[in-house]
Amino acid sequence: MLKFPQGFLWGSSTSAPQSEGRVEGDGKGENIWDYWYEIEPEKFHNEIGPEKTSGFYKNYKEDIELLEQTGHNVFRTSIQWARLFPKGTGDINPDGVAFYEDVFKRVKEKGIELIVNLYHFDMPLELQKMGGWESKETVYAYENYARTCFELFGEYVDSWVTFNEPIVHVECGYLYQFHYPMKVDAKAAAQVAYYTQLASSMAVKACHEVDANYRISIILNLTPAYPRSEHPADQKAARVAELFQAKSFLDPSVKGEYPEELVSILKEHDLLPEYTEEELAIIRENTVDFLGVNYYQPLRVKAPQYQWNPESPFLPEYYYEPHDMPGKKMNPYRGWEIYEKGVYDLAMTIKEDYGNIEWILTENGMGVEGEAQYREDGMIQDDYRIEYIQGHLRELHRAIEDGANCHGYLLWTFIDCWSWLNAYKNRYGLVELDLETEKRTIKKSGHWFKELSENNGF
Ligand code: BGP
Repeated sequence: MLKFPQGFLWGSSTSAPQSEGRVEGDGKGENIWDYWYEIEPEKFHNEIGPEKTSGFYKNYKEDIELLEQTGHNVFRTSIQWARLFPKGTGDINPDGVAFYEDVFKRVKEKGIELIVNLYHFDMPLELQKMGGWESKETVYAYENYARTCFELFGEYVDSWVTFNEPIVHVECGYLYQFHYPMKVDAKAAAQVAYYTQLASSMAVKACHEVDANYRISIILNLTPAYPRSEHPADQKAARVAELFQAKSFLDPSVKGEYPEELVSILKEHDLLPEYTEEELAIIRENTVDFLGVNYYQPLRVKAPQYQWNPESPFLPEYYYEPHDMPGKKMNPYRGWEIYEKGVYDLAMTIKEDYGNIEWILTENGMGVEGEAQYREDGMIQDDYRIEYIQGHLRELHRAIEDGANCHGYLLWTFIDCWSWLNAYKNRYGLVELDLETEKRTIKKSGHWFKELSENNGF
């Protein structure tokens, strides 16, 4: 049996915009997803929008019982900014406060450790209209929102998180058009990335001002970048891919400074954001207490074929291109590579290059389309998911034996939930959701996960 260190955290992650749903009169303001669905519903898989999700807002009391039945000793969720502050700033929604307070209290009453994230791609619409993360006003609004959360809910929350995968809203919103506002504008992307980092560092500061003992982190999707070959051009492609994808937030969040090589690339293309020395000091002085790491798949890259044409929008692809490595193992449903050793490799990078900072694996999981076909005896028999988890845990265990400072494994996700443009295309949960009736049924993996947690290994 592979045993994990005593006190290891076992649980799952979800996010508020993907699980709560909207209820008439709940006082929640609109965020960019609500708005985008209103204006372009056809963009969303099967035209299912964010008001549906898994109905956690109504069903949370039963859902918290399910946490126990699936062996959770830790649970990660988020607060919807627009549920607390319908316009992003100004008046607070008392129903939102009461809701989160009750959720957090109940999770704690179960003896489950609680990790709460403040931002999971869910910009309040009113703030987006004023420029979103391109505007410094949003940074101040976020700091106020974060501070309010620490003050209101700090007594229940074991660990706070400033942002989930911030590089995603930068790239998807400002380069690749998978998130609203769907811009293709590298200068704006750089500003958004910088203001997001500044907001994160200001939240770390506010958190410690509210209570010096509160713990706070940022969650980053760390995808090790593997070059196609030993050729220096491919090697460089991999290094630059890591600069953009990982180090752009990892370095300022953990070390308090940006990598010089990244700064010089941005300078070369006239992409440096507006900044002040005071802001850089805030980033320098307010690094995170620990790290959350999401890992699904690695990056395989090669030297690019194209030269940057100053007439067209700058894209990081002018430095690296995806490499379709022959023979790689795929998740046939989601189209993502499965490479378990990536966990070991990223663990060693954190150990060697980031002072072996404490971390938790905050997302890893297998999205499956058409999962209902695997239902037998009234339950989804998701042996593939169990195998997927075991494969990654073997590598995590090996990394811990080699000194990785990792304290927990959180699966994506708890109950099947809504996922942005993919809506319900891929199911990830330990618990199945019937979209029509909202009935919840624990999958085989949910029962197995309970044993995993009770045995602290498998
Ligand atoms: C992560 C996000 C989650 C979730 C997950 C699965 O990057 O933090 O919010 O969506 O990916 O992604 P998908 O549902 O698109 O397969």
